[in-house]
Amino acid sequence: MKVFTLCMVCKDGKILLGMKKIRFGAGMWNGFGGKVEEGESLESAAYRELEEEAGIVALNMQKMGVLNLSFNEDPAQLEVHVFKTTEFMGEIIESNEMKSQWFDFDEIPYEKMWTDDEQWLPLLLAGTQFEGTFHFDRPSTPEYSAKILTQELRLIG
Ligand code: 8OG
Repeated sequence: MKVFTLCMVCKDGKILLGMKKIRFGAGMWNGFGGKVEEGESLESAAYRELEEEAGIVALNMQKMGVLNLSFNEDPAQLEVHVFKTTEFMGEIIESNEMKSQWFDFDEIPYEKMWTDDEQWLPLLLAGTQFEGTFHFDRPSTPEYSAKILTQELRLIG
């Protein structure tokens, strides 16, 4: 089981997404996050990854949900803890790995995101907490959108 964080930055009716330019996930838009390190709390990892990838320091970090992801053609099982930040300090940076851009909520590029995001991101934007379990054929790449074979999405609270 691999444990990840994912932080969605939302401000003034817009969401900040990062386009990874190189390596794994290149060509897809996503929030900011990565692998939780040994001995690190989920929340600390979320703050750290956001700063590393977008250059900003979050002033709040709200837990919104968890995604349990598995694949038919890949043994990987991912647990992704999803957070929302609405206040931050610093300037958004563009690195050679990642280019960030603000999107209106009605212009989110779901066709260039992980397939499950269209299911749960509207809940996060509406302030609803969730737990999602998605089983895919195989992991998404820029050339291939993973097919959701089974899914269960539970609203919390
Ligand atoms: O460190 P690395 O870039 O490999 O971390 C992967 C990031 O991708 C991490 O923030 C978690 C995130 N991620 C998944 N699966 C999914 C998913 O289905 N949807 C979205 N939006 N992000 C995901 O690992």
